[in-house]
Amino acid sequence: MRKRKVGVIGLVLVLLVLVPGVAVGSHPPPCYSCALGDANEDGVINVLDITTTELMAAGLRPPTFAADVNRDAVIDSLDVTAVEILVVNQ
Ligand SMILES: [Ca+2]
Ligand SMILES: [Ca+2]
Repeated sequence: MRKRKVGVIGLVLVLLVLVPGVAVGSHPPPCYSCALGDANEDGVINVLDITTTELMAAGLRPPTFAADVNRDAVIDSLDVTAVEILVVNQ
């Protein structure tokens, strides 16, 4: 039984090393040069960023540095509103 457990753990470790994107901590680096409000980091601020920020606020998408418009380290409805204002004022 112990041998089997060690084998499974070894297989998982090998997969984490060999399969890109599976390893813990393999997230892309944050985009510090992206404009505030460019939540999806595609270089433009538009309605897609509103939707992206809403998904982040709901915990359905990993947060990005640019989505935290008010820089309080939390993505929430205040950031959604801020992105909406940015989009409307373009
Ligand atoms: Ca964008
Ligand atoms: Ca925020």
